[in-house]
Amino acid sequence: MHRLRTCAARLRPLAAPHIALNFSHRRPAAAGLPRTFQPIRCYTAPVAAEPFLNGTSSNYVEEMYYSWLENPKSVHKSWDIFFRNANAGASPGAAYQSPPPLGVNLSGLSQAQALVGTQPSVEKLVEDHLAVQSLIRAYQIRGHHVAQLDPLGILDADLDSFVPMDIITSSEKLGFYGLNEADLDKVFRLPTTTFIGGSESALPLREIIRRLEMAYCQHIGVEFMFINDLEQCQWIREKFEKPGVMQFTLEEKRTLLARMVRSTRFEEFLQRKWSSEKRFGLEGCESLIPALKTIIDKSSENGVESVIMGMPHRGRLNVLANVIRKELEQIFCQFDSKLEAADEGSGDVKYHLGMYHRRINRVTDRNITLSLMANPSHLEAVDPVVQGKTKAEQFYCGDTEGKRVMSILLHGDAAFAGQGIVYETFHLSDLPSYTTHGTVHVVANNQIGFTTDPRMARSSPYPTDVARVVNAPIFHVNADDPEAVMYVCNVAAEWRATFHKDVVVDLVSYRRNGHNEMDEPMFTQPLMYKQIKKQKPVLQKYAEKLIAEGTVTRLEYEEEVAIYDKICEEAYTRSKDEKILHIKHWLDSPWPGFFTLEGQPKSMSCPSTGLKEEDLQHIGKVASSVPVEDFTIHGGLTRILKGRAAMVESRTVDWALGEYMAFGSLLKEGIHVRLSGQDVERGTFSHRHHVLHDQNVDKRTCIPMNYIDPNQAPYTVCNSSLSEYGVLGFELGFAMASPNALVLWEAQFGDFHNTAQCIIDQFICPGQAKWVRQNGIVLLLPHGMEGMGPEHSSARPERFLQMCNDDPDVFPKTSENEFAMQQLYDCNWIVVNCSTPANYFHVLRRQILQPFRKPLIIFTPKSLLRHPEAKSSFDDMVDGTHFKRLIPEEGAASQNPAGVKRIIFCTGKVYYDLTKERKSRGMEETVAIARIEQLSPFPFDLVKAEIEKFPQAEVMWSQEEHKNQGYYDYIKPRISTTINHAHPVRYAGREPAAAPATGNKKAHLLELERFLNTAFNQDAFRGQS
Ligand SMILES: Cc1ncc(C[n+]2csc(CCOP(=O)(O)OP(=O)(O)O)c2C)c(N)n1
Ligand SMILES: [Mg+2]
Repeated sequence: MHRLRTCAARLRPLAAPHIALNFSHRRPAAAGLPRTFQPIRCYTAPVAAEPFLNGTSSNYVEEMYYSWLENPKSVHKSWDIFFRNANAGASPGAAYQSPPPLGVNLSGLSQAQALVGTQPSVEKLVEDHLAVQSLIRAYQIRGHHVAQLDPLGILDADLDSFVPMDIITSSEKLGFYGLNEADLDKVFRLPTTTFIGGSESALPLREIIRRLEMAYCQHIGVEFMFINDLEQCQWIREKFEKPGVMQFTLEEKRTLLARMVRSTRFEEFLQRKWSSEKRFGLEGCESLIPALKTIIDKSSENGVESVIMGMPHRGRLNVLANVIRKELEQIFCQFDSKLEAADEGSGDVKYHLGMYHRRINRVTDRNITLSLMANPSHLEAVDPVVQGKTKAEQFYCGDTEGKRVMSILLHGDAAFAGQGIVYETFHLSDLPSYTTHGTVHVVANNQIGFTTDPRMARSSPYPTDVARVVNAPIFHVNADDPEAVMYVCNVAAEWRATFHKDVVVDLVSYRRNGHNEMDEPMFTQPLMYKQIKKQKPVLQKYAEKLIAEGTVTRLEYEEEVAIYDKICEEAYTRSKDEKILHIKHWLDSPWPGFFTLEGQPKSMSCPSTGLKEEDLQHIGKVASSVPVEDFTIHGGLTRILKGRAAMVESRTVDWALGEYMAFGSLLKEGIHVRLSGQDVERGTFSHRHHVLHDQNVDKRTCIPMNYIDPNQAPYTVCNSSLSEYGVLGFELGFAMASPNALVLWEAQFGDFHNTAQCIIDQFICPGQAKWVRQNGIVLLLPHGMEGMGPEHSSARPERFLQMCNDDPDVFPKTSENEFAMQQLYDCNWIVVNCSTPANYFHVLRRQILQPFRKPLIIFTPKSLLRHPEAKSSFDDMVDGTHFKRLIPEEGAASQNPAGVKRIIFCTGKVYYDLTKERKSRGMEETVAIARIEQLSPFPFDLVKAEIEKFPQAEVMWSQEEHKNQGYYDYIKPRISTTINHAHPVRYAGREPAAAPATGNKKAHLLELERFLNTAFNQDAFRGQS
């Protein structure tokens, strides 16, 4: 390789100056035809100076050089001499020697066609061959710019009407390569980087150009030459260049027509029956349905058993009906406004609910499971969720290469280009713990986004350019050519099966109606829509084509249409009998066996979340050891592990060890644990160290958590890409696949969760309410005012609490026994701020041991990670112990409750500030401090009991956050309800503020002092009601 680089570097001259000239010209509107231009002859550099080796031709030379290295006879004598001289160190210009006359053996070619050996000048011969090589390459790189992609024939899919200067749109343009019309009938040897020759190794220039045009400039535009893998480029070239690749059997064409009929007539049926309803129809891009079906058929043929799909509004009903095969009556009944909901769910069915269906693939006769994920309106937000669910399904069935489970993502053109989450999701595609081994992306590119033209919606030529960052090939295709669509979809599915990498199909189409069927598109796109009104529907065009070529008769076609129309009519009649909507029929991720047949939890109790002493000891030992031989860890880590061993010895845990106990014990019980987020392996605060790194061997690592028990479930801990939106979405999707896994996402600092707000607001918070889908994801959000300034301080508890569904004004009426469980069952998510490692340990374990799944938001500490008092004894973690929703006052104040003047409720870290202050003031007997560990659902029952314990005490809420932030607004009305509004609820905390924290350390301490003063000043509220 080194030799090649050296040689190639020597061979490569400076860029030829003529390249800088602008030979481009405007492309005529109708996709490159007719072609006119100025002939320019420009490739005239003498071979002796070697400028023929420009950037493009050097590839050809490199290729020959490889062949020559293997076998010097494989290249022409002239090249043999050239390479020998160059390798021997000849300086640029000196390596070339005039070759001996060519003795070409071209069997099968006529005398007239004989290779250019008859040319008088060998220099011209080499030059012309290189020119042809460059020409072929130009089509491979830029042919898509002139492909006829727009079905309307009025727009440029790449937003530019330029025809690249090196694409031959008429014979004069050959001048760019130093060729002219006379060269068109000369025969040129084809390089190994093209397949246009089929079985022939040389072709006349005219034929070369014709075949290149056929491959790259018709209804398919292939963008792939940015891929830096020769094998992959060769694979694509072969798929598109080989003569005759686009042949279909009669059967395939008939199936395609039938699918077009279904796709088109479905939309027409809806339009007829519900002409004033919005349905975000597919008209103008009907070939999306056969496109998806082709990808699924081909993938099934290649062994895929499960396909997980995500898609936006456009054509969703059609996909449900004709791809997933949801019963039509179930879809039609959604249009009935009188339909009553039988279960929970916001009736958000038509465009958002998901679906899961297992069936036989008719083409391959194999079983296939198709799921369409429920999604919010927020375009593209479902992308990472689909990836996470796909990864999980692959993980659970041991599909380490993505051969059995795959994902398909559908996109709109404007959203694909505009939404950053698309980019964030692409960046997960090749990461070991996040890859799904290739996603097929299909863009329903109707060349408009609501009322916005593409040129106002993106700065890149194509809406698909974002995919280039991961070297995904992009197949643009004119959606009015269903056979071309089918072809690229087959290739896309094969690409994924072969290389297990992402691929994009860009269905260039149009939108026949407005954004929805009620919108008037002529307001904003008058000329486009004049054209669209004239546009013959694709089904009609394709049917006429097949009838003309004799593939089907008109009668057969009409029968096909009539059969499907009848299916729709019958389903419509049946749909009138559907009076009740069962949202549980629209689940995208059923959890078989987890619920009763009626979909209820199997019990309403949670066993003890404690562990046997020996398990605590055993896990503690693993946590403080290096379980593999000859593994050198960092000295600092040795100290940390020793510290852990000492804690285990003394039967205590700190935060990290408490977490270890929770994870380790669940793993031992067969529960998969997956912790993902930025730098989680070590832990942002260097406290976790779940992955040990050998100090002497690069990339040798060890995860002790996987050495707990031979029969344990695997532990996944993975540093993620620097994306909150993408990674949290991914983990949410992962958690959807199974209830028997603890899936945690940790924000680097809690405030960064706001860049994933869409996942929190649209999926995590309301997911069950909207889509009857439970999810047990855990969010770990480091939070706390520690003088670090306005950044990195607040995980914004107020936002999570504001979105809790428990009523502040109602004390729940539930029996004492069931209170906690019933509350948990009824809530939309659980929000906790633990003040002890033991409680953190319990809440993590409860997440799995409780009989249903709810998202869990944990505000996690920073300084408490190392606080000497923030430790827990094994006594609080052994068998029989539980998570404490509230930790009551247990000190001196509890001994003489009647003497207590104030009960301060608080949560999290501030407890340690309060107790320190109380001690220093000698008020341990007069002030009680209780910790609300589970903020939501609010422990009304325990708060009530605690307040009743201290009848003389004034009730106070204290927090270190500013008054308009933190927990106050959530807590105050709930405590008021608890005490029946009998007394005021006092506040001790920071003043209201715009920023979460001051950036000034001194000001920070002053604020702390001030509110602690209020907390312990018995007279602070004297005179106030
Ligand atoms: C994140 C987000 N922003 C804005 C919208 C509002 N919106 C709905 S559809 C649409 C246009 C989408 O255009 P495109 O992606 O090309 O899909 P098309 O409707 O053309 O199929 C917009 C802006 C949304 N749903 N989601
Ligand atoms: Mg669009």
